[in-house]
Amino acid sequence: LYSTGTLYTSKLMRNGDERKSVVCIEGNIASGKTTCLEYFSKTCDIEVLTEPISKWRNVRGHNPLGLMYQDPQRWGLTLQTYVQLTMLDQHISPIMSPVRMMERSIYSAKYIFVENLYKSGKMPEVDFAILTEWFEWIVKNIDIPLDLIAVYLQTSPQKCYERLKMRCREEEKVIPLEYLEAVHQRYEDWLIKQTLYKVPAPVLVIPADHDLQTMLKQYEENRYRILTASN
Ligand code: DCP
Repeated sequence: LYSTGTLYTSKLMRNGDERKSVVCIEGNIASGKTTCLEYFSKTCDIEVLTEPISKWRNVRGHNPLGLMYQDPQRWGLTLQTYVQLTMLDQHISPIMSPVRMMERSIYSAKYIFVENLYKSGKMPEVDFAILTEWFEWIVKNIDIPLDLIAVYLQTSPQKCYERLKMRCREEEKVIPLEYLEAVHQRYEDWLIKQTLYKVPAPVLVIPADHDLQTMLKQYEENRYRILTASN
């Protein structure tokens, strides 16, 4: 077991007898998920699904991500309803290659971001109740791969804060260090302590505070385990 970032994999029996893996990469905001996905998409013949953030920044001319950061009380439900829909859409889309790698999942959308909004007092109870009803209905009624492997890119909140400042995404300028600390705590509770919520798969932890070269080396060292979903 290693120590930074998250990925899940799921063995699916789809398209006849062909065995397919779905691997989800998890980690804090700016933990380096995109770099991880890029590395594997360039070096292996796999399908990569990045987080549909462009949709969250522009749905029919509206920017629910930006609105949520401006006023979470008012717009948290709006963004998270749409996140849930777009993540579900990715989970159920036909798998085009023997291995699919996904950035985050419908599980982290709920267990990390929705729970965080609610528990930090930024989401009204009724909004939380409705998102929870939706989430529970989806996982009960829709066939989302359950035997995943999660690759957890484990970082310190401080490192994510530095990276966030460097990349300078407009909507994220208002994010304080405390927000990254809260998201970090939720990830640790979910994937390391594993006390609060069901973990949908075995977890491979990769320490992700390192520089790019070291991170690429770690991805290379873990390539087999990740691609075969065997940790
Ligand atoms: N977000 C959210 N609620 C969710 C999922 C994401 O509010 N359920 C927000 C957090 C970020 C933005 O969406 O502001 C995009 O998420 P990441 O920063 O994790 O995605 P990146 O592509 O930036 O990740 P990384 O830097 O690890 O590559």
